[in-house]
Amino acid sequence: MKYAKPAFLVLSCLVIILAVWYPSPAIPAEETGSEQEVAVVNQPPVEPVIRRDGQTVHIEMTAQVTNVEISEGVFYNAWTFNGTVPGPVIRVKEGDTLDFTLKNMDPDMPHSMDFHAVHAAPSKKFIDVMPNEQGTFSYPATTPGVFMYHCGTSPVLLHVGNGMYGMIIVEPKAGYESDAEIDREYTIVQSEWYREHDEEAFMNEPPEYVVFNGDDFTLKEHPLLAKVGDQVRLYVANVGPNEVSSFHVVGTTMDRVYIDGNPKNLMFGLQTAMIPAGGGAVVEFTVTEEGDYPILTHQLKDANKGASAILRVTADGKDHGEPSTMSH
Ligand SMILES: [Cu+2]
Repeated sequence: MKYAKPAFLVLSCLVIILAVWYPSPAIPAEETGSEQEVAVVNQPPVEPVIRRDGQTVHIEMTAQVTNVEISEGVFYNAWTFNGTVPGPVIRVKEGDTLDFTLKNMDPDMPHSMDFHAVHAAPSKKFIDVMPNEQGTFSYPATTPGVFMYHCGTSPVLLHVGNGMYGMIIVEPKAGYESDAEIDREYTIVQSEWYREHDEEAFMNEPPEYVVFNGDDFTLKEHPLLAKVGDQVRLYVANVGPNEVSSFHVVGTTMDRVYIDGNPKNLMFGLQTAMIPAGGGAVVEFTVTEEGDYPILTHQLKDANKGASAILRVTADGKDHGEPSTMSH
């Protein structure tokens, strides 16, 4: 016993020294247990920080990897802004300056931010932020409207196909001429899901899902709501990456459509608004009777793949849980 302790200490030191000198060899993936093979990064959503200081809006967002539910029980290990797909809706005013910080929490991949709403040299201000680093960029938002934002890191198709996009609304300084008429408003982002992380599928195959606000079920199970007689405004962005949106509301015509949300781009009486990939619109319409009104892309294959929502119109504007009786 007398000698046990020093001997143990010497042995321990030797083990520590050897461990430092000879790090464990990397184990090839195929030799590791299944536990390690399926270990994927799944970072919980993070609230964006948005703080106004006069006409400067400080925005902090994250790039991160998060599992999102794209269809009931179907999860996608997505590349995201702030852990949701689409990322958070950002709302600023025409004439604001964005002071934008991207924190890249993805341990493996550079990411970046391309706001369609701003004037900036992409080679200086839409540049990559490396894993576990952050970057801050400043640019003015001088054009009113509803815009897409997305990761601009090459290959962009891979980053957008994996979920890195969202909507930024730049409110017009003088508002929209219809502001006083509008009773309620919602945001809809149309996008596509392909085979997970498969750039070949993004390139050459049809999407498996085309969705509103990231999945094919939420806006059917939890309809948007309106009251009989309401004028409803939808801020719509189609982020693609590959499909156009033939945006349509069943059971009404569009009183007004502002293409890309610019108050000067006003059209009247449309049945369907064409929204290209990377485009947007402010769509306004009146609902005159109680019932369920499908909202969809009239590219009907895409509606069948998920890109539809229900607007439930009731006497008091509240949901009383009646199931949809429409077959659309
Ligand atoms: Cu990215």
